[in-house]
Amino acid sequence: MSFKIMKIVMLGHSGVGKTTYMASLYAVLQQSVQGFTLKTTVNDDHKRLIELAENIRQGNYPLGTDQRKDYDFYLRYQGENVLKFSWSDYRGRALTETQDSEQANLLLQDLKQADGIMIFCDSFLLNQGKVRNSQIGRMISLINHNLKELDHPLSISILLTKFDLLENIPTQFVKPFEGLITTISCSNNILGGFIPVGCGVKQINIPIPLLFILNTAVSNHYHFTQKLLVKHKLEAEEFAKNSQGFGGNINWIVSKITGEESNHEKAINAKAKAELHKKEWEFIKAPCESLERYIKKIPVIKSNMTIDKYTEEILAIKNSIISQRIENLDPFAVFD
Ligand SMILES: Nc1nc2c(ncn2[C@@H]2O[C@H](COP(=O)(O)OP(=O)(O)OP(=O)(O)O)[C@@H](O)[C@H]2O)c(=O)[nH]1
Ligand SMILES: [Mg+2]
Repeated sequence: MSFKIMKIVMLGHSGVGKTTYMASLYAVLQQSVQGFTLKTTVNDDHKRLIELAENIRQGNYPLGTDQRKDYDFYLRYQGENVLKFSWSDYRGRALTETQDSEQANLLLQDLKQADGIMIFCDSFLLNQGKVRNSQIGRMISLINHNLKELDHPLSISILLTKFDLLENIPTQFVKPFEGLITTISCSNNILGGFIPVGCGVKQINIPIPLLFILNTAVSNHYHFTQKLLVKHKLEAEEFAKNSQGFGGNINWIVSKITGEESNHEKAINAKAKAELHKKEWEFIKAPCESLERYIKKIPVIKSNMTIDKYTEEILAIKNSIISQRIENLDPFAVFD
């Protein structure tokens, strides 16, 4: 199957936990989560990420990133590739560098072409009231500025990193995100959600931010394939109808003389195309439904929801995951 490569972009200051998250996620998704696994397209990248993740699991975190590193991944469902996506790990300083910096420019370009965005916010800093250090304002203005003319559906995961260091959070915890909440809840194209995560000895919600983002891409693909299937099926029926009777006979004779396709042949070709799209559609149906079930439980941004309510939902998914770790159940079993 051919794949359009989708692009994921991370935004987050230096030290927020981008490299840590990427490696930890890769390692977690070597085992199936709802049928999904991840694979790098390059074997050396696989080794590098697994090695980083093994260290992180023992509490040995990576060094800061100096040079941007691009990775290509396949999202797999039950062992079959469903989606290919590129994801770049850049140094967090690019966020605050001026437009003259090559890395800052690449980041801006990436952002314009993004199919999914991960916003990283250090929840430990946020909890201490260090909003400026968290670069939330800078990230919100980048999003607002670059997504003004967005013409395709997009998901944004807001990762509250290092949640393993927090016991509790104040009710107004996500207030600094108010501007972004407004942008997302007013947009018909953007879906966003807050997800507390933790990497290291204690792991919290690691697969959720990626699967939340990829759900949009997979379901777009699913609906697009469904449209093509219906289109070619209708075409096949129309050509088949026109190949019948007296008119059909004339058309057949003319086609023999001119060498053009007859309606009968057109019907066969359109039917073959419809069959092909049907196969693709059936192939993507199960992963699409599986992802939809998974993300249904995430605190997504909606209009008319108070800041206190988001905080309540963030704590609920944090606690449910912790108990899952103890009982080793499905992360969302508590909601079923
Ligand atoms: N407790 C805890 N600490 C974390 C977690 N993630 C990252 N850290 C800490 O934050 C530091 C920075 O993490 P990185 O993953 O290197 O951050 P980064 O965003 O890639 O930073 P740059 O590459 O400089 O942009 C690590 O060395 C850890 O000390 C986490 O989930 N839990
Ligand atoms: Mg890094």
